[in-house]
Amino acid sequence: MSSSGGFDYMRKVVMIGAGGSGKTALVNRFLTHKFSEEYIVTIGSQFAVKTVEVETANGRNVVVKLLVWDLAGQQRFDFIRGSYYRGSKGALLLFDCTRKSTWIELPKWIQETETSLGERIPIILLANKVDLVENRIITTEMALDFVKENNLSGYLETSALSGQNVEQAFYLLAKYTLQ
Ligand SMILES: Nc1nc2c(ncn2[C@@H]2O[C@H](COP(=O)(O)OP(=O)(O)OP(=O)(O)O)[C@@H](O)[C@H]2O)c(=O)[nH]1
Ligand SMILES: [Mg+2]
Repeated sequence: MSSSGGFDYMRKVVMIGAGGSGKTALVNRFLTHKFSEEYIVTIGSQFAVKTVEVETANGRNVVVKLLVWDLAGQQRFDFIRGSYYRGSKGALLLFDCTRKSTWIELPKWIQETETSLGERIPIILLANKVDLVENRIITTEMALDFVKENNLSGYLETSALSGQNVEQAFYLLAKYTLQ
């Protein structure tokens, strides 16, 4: 257990997924507990730090300092994105459950992670924007099948608007980075 302000582990993680899927909104919700309707496209990447306390497999509580790299999802940043993955120990992979194009892109993101790092890291799939119940087109069943087929580490349904499962997503991610 660390003293105040300290940490036991430091881990770099990446936010990935299609442009507009909600990566920046999710990080902002996690950091500030606020949500903005405005879409400001991330250029290149954005960086944030937050510590999370997690319980390890053997029941010990540890503080993980997460270095969160929020990558630009728009296709026009494909050429530069690869360089931001280096050293990552885990990823939150988002799609927008109301937009099919963001779902179709998922394999591209898994592949890019593997190609950039030369190895598979823990990836948690997030179906984001689940507050938009009426517009949802990707079901839980579809997402769970995808997680299984692609050997991903976990799955959560999130909303940066309501805050649903946002803390849990980062908590789980921090936990997986220790394995
Ligand atoms: N209703 C709803 N809107 C959301 C949610 N998450 C994000 N949004 C909105 O979706 C838009 C895009 O969100 P961003 O977080 O900027 O998307 P991004 O994935 O960072 O996009 P890039 O930076 O281009 O890769 C914004 O208008 C957000 O307000 C959510 O959970 N629910
Ligand atoms: Mg962004």
